[in-house]
Amino acid sequence: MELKNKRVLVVGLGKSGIAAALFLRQQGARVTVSDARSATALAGEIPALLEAGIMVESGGHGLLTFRRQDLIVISPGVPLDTPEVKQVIGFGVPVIGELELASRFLKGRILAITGSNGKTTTTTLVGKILDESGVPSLVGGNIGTPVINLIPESTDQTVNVLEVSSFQLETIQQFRPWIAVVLNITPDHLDRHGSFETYAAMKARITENQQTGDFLVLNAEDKPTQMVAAKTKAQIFWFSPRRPIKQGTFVYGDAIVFVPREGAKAEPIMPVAEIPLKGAHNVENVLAAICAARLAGAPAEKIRSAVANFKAVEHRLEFVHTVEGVDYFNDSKATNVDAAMKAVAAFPGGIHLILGGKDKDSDYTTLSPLLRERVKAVYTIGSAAEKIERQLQGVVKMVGAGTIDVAVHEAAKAALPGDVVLLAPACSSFDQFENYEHRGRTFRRIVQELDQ
Ligand code: UMA
Repeated sequence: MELKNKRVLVVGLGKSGIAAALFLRQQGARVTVSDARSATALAGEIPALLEAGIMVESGGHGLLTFRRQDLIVISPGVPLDTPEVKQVIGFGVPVIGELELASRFLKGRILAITGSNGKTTTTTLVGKILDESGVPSLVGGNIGTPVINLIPESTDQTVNVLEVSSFQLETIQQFRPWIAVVLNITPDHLDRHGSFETYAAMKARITENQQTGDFLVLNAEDKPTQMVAAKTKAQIFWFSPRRPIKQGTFVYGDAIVFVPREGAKAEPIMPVAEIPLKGAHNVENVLAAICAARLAGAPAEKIRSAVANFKAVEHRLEFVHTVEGVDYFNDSKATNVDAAMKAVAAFPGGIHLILGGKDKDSDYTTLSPLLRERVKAVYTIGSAAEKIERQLQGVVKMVGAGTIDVAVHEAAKAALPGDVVLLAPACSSFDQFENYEHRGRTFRRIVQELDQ
């Protein structure tokens, strides 16, 4: 991709946009960035960009800024139906995302992981297994490090382990993973994608450019994920916690095994009991990670030790503290209904559940059976509180807490020794917090203060 003297507009000045703008400039492009936030809000970012010779438009996207560009690089958080973007697409100007741009320059091979839930845990685990196995690897993407930032360190030998989101896959063109993983596809981001079908189609794009020598790892127990199989040229490997499969990873008796090809003998990898993470969903994540890492060359004994020593990733069903016999868990990354359900399912009962935040056109009624079975009370927070209370009325005791602070204190008052207080909000965080990490850290701080 020749960028020298090309006019490139970067839309959105978050992590992806900043990384893209600086990289494009280094490549000799004439770069402008445009962000909806005001110059005051962007005061921390603007000087370094101007210093690098990048033009900055703040306080909104001007139609004229989008004109006469050779390429538009759009941030994952900017919808493609933003009017200015829609218009330039109509003019035939290429619009790509940071993932596509980065993948054109990244050296080595790509192992990409998508799914509605479990992406970060699986991506982190694959990175740890490859490290333990001596396979040179880098980890980035939706997990928080823009893929562009991996370029300088990548070599021809590198396996680039990338967490990729539906937002990022929406703007790919040639992005072609050597190994692609789809963990599961359950409703999420419907406010952005409009329908579940469109959202699932975005996830399936992970395999769009794969060829016969590539690998696609799919969840054999998840219907929408199974459908991706019909869209690939790659060799398919399945994973299943429930039944033997012909090629891939599965649980056989008490052990995880890997079958490298149809008809081959199953290789024992490790006992299921050695998985240190809570919840049935984490068994699926581990099966997927093992399959992908095995395909990337990790040997069984290294996989076993890396998995056994793996610690829950921050904000993913992370144990925070025990106060007066009550365990507190932070699953702030449970930003959709399915993730919250998986978190609740990880405990047998006695749960005080904190739900709410910014709604994503979600249907909370699907939580009802699990709430009836395992949850003592729900504490609602944020702008989705009223909708949640309406949809779950009569299902379980409901406490309108408003804020996370009140929710933790109310739950602490009501909880008995042996109970669990769980933050698994089923919503995004942007109504009351900067992001889900901020929400998780706030929860942790409040819990630690309970003990003082
Ligand atoms: N903006 C505009 N115009 C718009 C919308 C946004 O200018 O119409 C601007 C905002 O003012 C802001 C910037 O765009 O300045 C934010 O861009 P962004 O939302 O794309 O965020 P980044 O900081 O670039 O972070 C992105 C991912 N964010 C999203 O997909 C929303 C991060 O994933 C990712 O870690 C990072 O790139 C590095 O790859 C976060 C996320 O929430 C964790 N992802 C979603 C999820 O996991 O559910 C998909």
